[in-house]
This record gives sequence, structure tokens and C-alpha cells, in this order.
Amino acid sequence: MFDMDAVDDANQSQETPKNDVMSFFESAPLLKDAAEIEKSLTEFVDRNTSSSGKCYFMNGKANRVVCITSGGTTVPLEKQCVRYIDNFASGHRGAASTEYFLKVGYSVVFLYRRGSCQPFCSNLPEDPLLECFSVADDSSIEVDALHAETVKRAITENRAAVAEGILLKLPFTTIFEYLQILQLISVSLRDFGPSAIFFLAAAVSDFYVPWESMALHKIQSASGPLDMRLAQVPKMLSVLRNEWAPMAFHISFKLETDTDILLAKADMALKKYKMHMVIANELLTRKEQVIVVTEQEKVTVCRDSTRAGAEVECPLVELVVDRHSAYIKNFDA
Ligand code: 9Z3
Repeated sequence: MFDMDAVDDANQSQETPKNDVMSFFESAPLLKDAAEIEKSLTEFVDRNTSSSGKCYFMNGKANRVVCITSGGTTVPLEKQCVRYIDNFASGHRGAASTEYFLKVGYSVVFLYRRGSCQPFCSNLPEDPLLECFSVADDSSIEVDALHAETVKRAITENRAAVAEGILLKLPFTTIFEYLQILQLISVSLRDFGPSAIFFLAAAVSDFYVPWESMALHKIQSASGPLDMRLAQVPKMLSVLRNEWAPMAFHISFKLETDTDILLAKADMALKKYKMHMVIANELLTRKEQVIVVTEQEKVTVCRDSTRAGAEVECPLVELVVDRHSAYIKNFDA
């Protein structure tokens, strides 16, 4: 379902055919809340371009922003959706990276799968409501001492970043919602020029059922095995890179389960989609190490295993910020 190598390798053309992109968007179901999303994006852009020197085009400076995509997209099989195709992504990479980018002063648009991991919440137990709280008497609920610090941090830091206007959280579920919102974000962030990063950690479906050919009602099992033809999702990486946000710093992720092909595939993505950086990771070791691939270098970034609770996203974001600074400097030169 994801990253189908055979199809990828066979299709070496650099540009995604315009017709495929147009027909994907034209046939997609209307994005609910589009007006609301646009409004919150406008507020976010205003907040992050007015206080410290306006946008890139106005005086060459802007707050740095990063759009982080996180979790996995679903592919609905029915319009009144009972069944869908999903993937494994938990959203941990995106949520943890959000925290580190905020820490070093970036503002973040967090485009996340509904129900996936949230920034500042990674240390909470699986079911926070049931595991962190106790009913003391009929009228009061208390946080268990064991989880008090974690709950406090999750609530205060999350809310503070949102209230300050430096964290905008936008949820998606389907591949249709994900790509439509990503387009809105990229166009909204255009004025940040090279000061914007796209950090595309979401696992995005490669195949989908076009809306117009999708069954309206729940598919019935009485007629026997299900034969279904999935269309290929147009490769939006090149559209994002070349048309939606041509000046931004673009980072995509390459996930494989076979180590032998990982770096070659990452190199291929770097060239094919003109990414500034591709972060290669393997399914089983993705929380321990990643390999950052650029035109100039391949750097292995590891979690500090001597420190309890250390995450690979900490040194990863540090490296990304360093390379982004160089990119901005070169852009200005
Ligand atoms: C990744 O490779 C992410 O690092 C993970 C993070 C999804 C593995 P978790 O959310 O996992 O922390 O559980 N994301 C990109 C996967 C992907 O679909 N990449 C496409 C590809 O490999 C390019 S967009 O071709």
C-alpha cells in the first residue's frame, strides 16, 4: 500500500503529470471546515509575521516556521465509510519533532492524523483518562502523584504554545483531507520563503479509490471475494516542491524494511523530487537511528542510549536546524 517500489522505480519522470493532480483534487470530496482552516492559517501567519519583522518579502526576515506532517493517511473504501485501508504510523516522530522545533524557536503547523500522538504527551500512559486520574470523592477528581508532572507538562506546554500562536494543530484522517490541507498550508506559508521547512513525516498512501468510483454504501460480502482496483495517488512531493512552496526547505522521509535498498531509495527520492534532505529510516530501528541524506552528505543520527528517555528526534532536529540555517544564508547571499 505504501511506497510501492516497482511503481516508483518504473516511473522516473521528474514532474507529476498536471492532469493527475488536477483530477485528484477535482474528484476529492469537499474539504469540510476549509474556511475554518484557512482562517486559522491566516491568524497563524499574521501572528508569526507581525511581531518580529514581517514576512520574507517585506524585509528579508521572518520567524522560522515548520510544517510537520505526522501519522498515517487512511484510504476510505466506501463514501459512507465503514471500511478503510490504514497504516502503522503512530505519529510519534512528528509529535516529538514538534516539541524540539518549538524549543529552538520555530513556529509549527502540526498536520496530524486524528487520534495519533500529540506533542508533549509521549510520556503519558496509553489511556491517560483512566490511568492518570482518580475520583477522590463525589465532586473532585485528582491526578495520581505518579503521573502528576507528566499531565501538568502535557497540558501547560501544549496549551501555552497554542495560545501563543506558535503551534497550530490541524487534524486529518483520509488521504483526501491530508493533501487538501497540505496544499492550503503550503500556499499560506509561501511568504516565509526559505524560512519555512516542510518536514513530511506522515506515512502517505500511494494508492486510493477515486471518489467518483467509490461505493456509496457498505460493501456487501454476499457476492463473494472483493476485487478492487486502486488508482495511484499522484506524487505530490514534486508539486509541493516545485509549485506550492518553491522557496521552502523540503524534507521527506523514506521508510523501508529492507536495509539493502534503503539508501538507494532515499538517494532516488532526493533527486527525483529535488528534496533538500531525505531522512531514511527502517521500520524496526526507526526510534533508534535515522540516516540524513543530502546531496553533499549522509549522516547517521542516533538516539543517545545512555540517557533515559532520550529520543532520536532531539539530535535530528538539531541537525535539520543547522542545515536550514545554511540554506537561508545561501538564499540571502
Ligand atoms: C516516515 O518514514 C516516519 O519516520 C515514520 C514514523 C512513519 C516511520 P511513527 O509515526 O513513524 O513515529 O510511528 N515517514 C514517511 C513514510 C512514507 O510514507 N514515505 C514515503 C516514501 O517512503 C514518502 S512521502 O516513499
